[in-house]
Amino acid sequence: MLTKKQIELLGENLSKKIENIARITNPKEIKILIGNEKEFLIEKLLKEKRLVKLKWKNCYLYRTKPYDAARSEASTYIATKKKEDAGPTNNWLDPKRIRKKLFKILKNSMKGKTMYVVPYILGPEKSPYSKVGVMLTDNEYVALNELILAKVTKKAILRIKKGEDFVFGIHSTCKLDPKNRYIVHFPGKNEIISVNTEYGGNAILTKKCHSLRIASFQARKEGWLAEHMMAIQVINPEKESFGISAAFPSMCGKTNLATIKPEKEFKNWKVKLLSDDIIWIHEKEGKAYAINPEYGMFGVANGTNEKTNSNIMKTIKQDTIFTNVGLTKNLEPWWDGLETKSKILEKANPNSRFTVSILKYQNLSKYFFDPFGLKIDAILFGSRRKELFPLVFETFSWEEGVLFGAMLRSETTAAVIENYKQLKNDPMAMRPFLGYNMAKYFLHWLKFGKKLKEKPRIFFVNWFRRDEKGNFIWPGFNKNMYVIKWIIERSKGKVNAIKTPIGFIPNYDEFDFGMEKEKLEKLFEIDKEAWLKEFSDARKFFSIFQNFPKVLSKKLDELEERMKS
Ligand code: OXD
Ligand code: MN
Repeated sequence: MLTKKQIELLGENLSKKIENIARITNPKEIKILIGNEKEFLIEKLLKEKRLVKLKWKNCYLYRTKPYDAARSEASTYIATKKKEDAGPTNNWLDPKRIRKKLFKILKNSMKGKTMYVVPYILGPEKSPYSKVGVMLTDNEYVALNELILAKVTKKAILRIKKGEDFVFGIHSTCKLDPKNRYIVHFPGKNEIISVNTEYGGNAILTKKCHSLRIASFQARKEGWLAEHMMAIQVINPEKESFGISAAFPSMCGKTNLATIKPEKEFKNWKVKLLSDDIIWIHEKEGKAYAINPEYGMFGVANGTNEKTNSNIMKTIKQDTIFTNVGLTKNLEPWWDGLETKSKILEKANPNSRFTVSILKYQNLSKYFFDPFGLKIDAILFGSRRKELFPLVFETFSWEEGVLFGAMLRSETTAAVIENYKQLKNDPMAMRPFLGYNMAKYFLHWLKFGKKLKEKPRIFFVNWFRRDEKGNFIWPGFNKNMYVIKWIIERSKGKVNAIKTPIGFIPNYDEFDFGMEKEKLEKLFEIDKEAWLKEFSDARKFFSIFQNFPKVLSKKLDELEERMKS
């Protein structure tokens, strides 16, 4: 139970809530974290041989069970009184019934362990858009990740004591039994309970659970957007600044785009990072502004190397927690694509990750600290498609942009346990992360657009188109700067474009993409029949929603007509 001093710090309300859970889970002690406990947790994990000290400075390796090394969408639920409020794309549970079951699972689950109380702020501390929460966990690895990924601070407690709304998260490792793995959200109650898992997206509750699922629910009520997007500030040689955000499904290159390095063709261009995974967008004076709720990156290690992403390599060479990467004889971390002279003892999980503070990244945007955030001038949707989608196109309007976002389908990746490598509908890259009915979410996007006098233009990108031999046509990574440049010039009205039925594509005779014309022709090819099939598949998908917005149906009709004629 809490000590007198702890109760004084936490206040009565919060103390009661915590003691309630402690009575059920029965930990041997309760520890409140206030932000400076990283070393202590690392020491404990090392002593218990749960962490491997690596050769890189202050870097460590943690291994989760192979069946617990990615998000489990099948175990993720939205618990609302009415099933319809969760919508057809979420797993739904009755809140009363599941609470009972979860409390049974939680019974004595922390016996002999420490329960950590983790108070946190999401977003810039002084931002009117920031949110607070408290998470309980019995897992040192999860607590350590929280210390890097969220702003863990006593100040959160002070805000809660003053009466601010907060999210309450309960995480218990239990026996890591996948059959009893539950990640349950109670959006109306601002509560999250996660059991029998310790993998990032399932267990680090500030990330997907709070910053997206619970936040998206709040965002609809309060008139803003919580999105699975990265965001960057791009500065051109004329020193003009642009805000670009992009929604791609997991493992489709958000972190790589967020940390892109302008190479020699882009002398005097600068790219600064705002967020690599999640942003909260608010309207201010008719414009869209984004803040990053997180304070760190939980990025994909596999495939990252000096060639593909030297910026990230520099950042993760110290002070980083690696999860499920491989190992060399020399105790260096290892994964596919990384060079090493040492013998490889162990391979990496395809979803191996690094956790690092965003403050360690050398090109952080000053807007990361701005209470109102970065102004967004262009929004990108993108996915992993070997066919059909051109490298880039600009949609004709906010509504059509929302429609293309809603139509987003992607080849699934190792970020999720289930359905690896299938084509899956993933509207706005938010399907796994939305805390309410998706039809209402589409409508919310349309409404949000109406508030914006200066609307960001909406583009679609696809780095993953392949040729007949199955090879990627576009080199991707730092070469994506060509696309970023086109998007900026386009937003400024500086370049012409070719009108196609889906939107504007670049006039690549005039605009340099650093690539031969034949390949560009392939990258921008519009296959009429295949597009008509895409629209008809989209229609089928949209038919699962009872209240699909009429505006979007009408836009889809128009699109189809244009493609036919
Ligand atoms: C993530 C994910 O971990 O999207 O960011 O799975
Ligand atoms: Mn993500």
